[in-house]
Amino acid sequence: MTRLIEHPLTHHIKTTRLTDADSIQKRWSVDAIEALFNLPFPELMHQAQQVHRAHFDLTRVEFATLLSVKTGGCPEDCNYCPQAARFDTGVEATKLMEPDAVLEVAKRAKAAGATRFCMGAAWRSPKDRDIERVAELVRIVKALGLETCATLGMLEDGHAQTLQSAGLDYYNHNLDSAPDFYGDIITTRDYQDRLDTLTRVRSAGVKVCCGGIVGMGETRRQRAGLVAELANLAPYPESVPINNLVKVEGTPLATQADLDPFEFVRTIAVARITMPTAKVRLSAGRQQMGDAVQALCFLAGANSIFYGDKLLTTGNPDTNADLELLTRLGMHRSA
Ligand code: SAM
Ligand code: DTB
Ligand code: SF4
Repeated sequence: MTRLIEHPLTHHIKTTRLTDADSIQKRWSVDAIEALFNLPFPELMHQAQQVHRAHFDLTRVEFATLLSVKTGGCPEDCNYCPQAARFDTGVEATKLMEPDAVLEVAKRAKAAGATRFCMGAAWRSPKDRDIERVAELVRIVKALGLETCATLGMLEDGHAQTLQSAGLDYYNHNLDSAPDFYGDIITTRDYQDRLDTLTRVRSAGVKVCCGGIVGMGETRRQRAGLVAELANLAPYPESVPINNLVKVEGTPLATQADLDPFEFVRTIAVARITMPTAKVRLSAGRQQMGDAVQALCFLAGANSIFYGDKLLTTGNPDTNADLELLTRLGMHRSA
């Protein structure tokens, strides 16, 4: 059972999670999280594996398939994003997909082994009419027996409730970066707007999928700052996507220097330690990563991936490569 209680130490949300074991969700300082990042790599990995083992089967990985149901033409200025209309990235804007077309893709995803289906739309904030239409998509995907997730931008009052009634299990809305780096990346919506959408999602009884992107030029302390924001959400998200920046030509971050892959693995480990029961998703950037780094991410506590040869507009490893990698590691997809 999960129950919410007043927690005197939280600032923006004053609740925390009590589990059956009566463990109160810990509040993390940025210093404490930075100290985890600073541990010797073997020590950090050991701690992450202990936490992972205590809550999950280490051999299981969730497969979530993504579909961009409405691509491009977005008015926002997220510096990493190929779908922002203001950047010349070659992504063509499309209208919202029709239910039949979405159903076909969802059926194929299920047949290929996905258990979760996430629909993304490049909106700043959907209109009431958009929500009604996505609710219909949620209904048909849910009817296939897949878990449903949507990422549609900022939600207004009532939107999350409509989606919940249609059968939405998760809403993805990322904090993206630390509060003190965020303004370098996005100016068209602020951090509080994101927190407000997350509150609406939570209040409607939809599970929260919330993470961020690393490799955008932030410092290690700022990576710790992002994880602190996520881990101190009360309760922390059920699902935490950690994206490695995919550098897309035409975006301002196209020429950003690569993040050290071990730093990416450390971010996964720190997310695992600070959010013990969350699904930690090894998200964008896998195609550029190589098998060995992906394996390290699983050892660090990642237990979910995007499965399918496309993310929203960019590439992802093909499904055979993923199945083969898990086989080589003696791992399996979650049922
Ligand atoms: N428009 C909605 C929004 O921003 O909330 C939903 C879709 S948006 C593309 C979902 C998330 O994808 C972003 O919050 C960001 O974390 C991630 N993302 C977008 N472009 C990326 C890139 N080039 N590399 C890594 N992650 C990216
Ligand atoms: C998330 O955190 N990562 C996914 C999903 N949520 C929607 C999106 C990654 C997008 C990568 C760039 C692209 O393919 O356009
Ligand atoms: Fe638009 Fe979302 Fe891309 Fe930002 S991340 S430009 S809001 S599609």
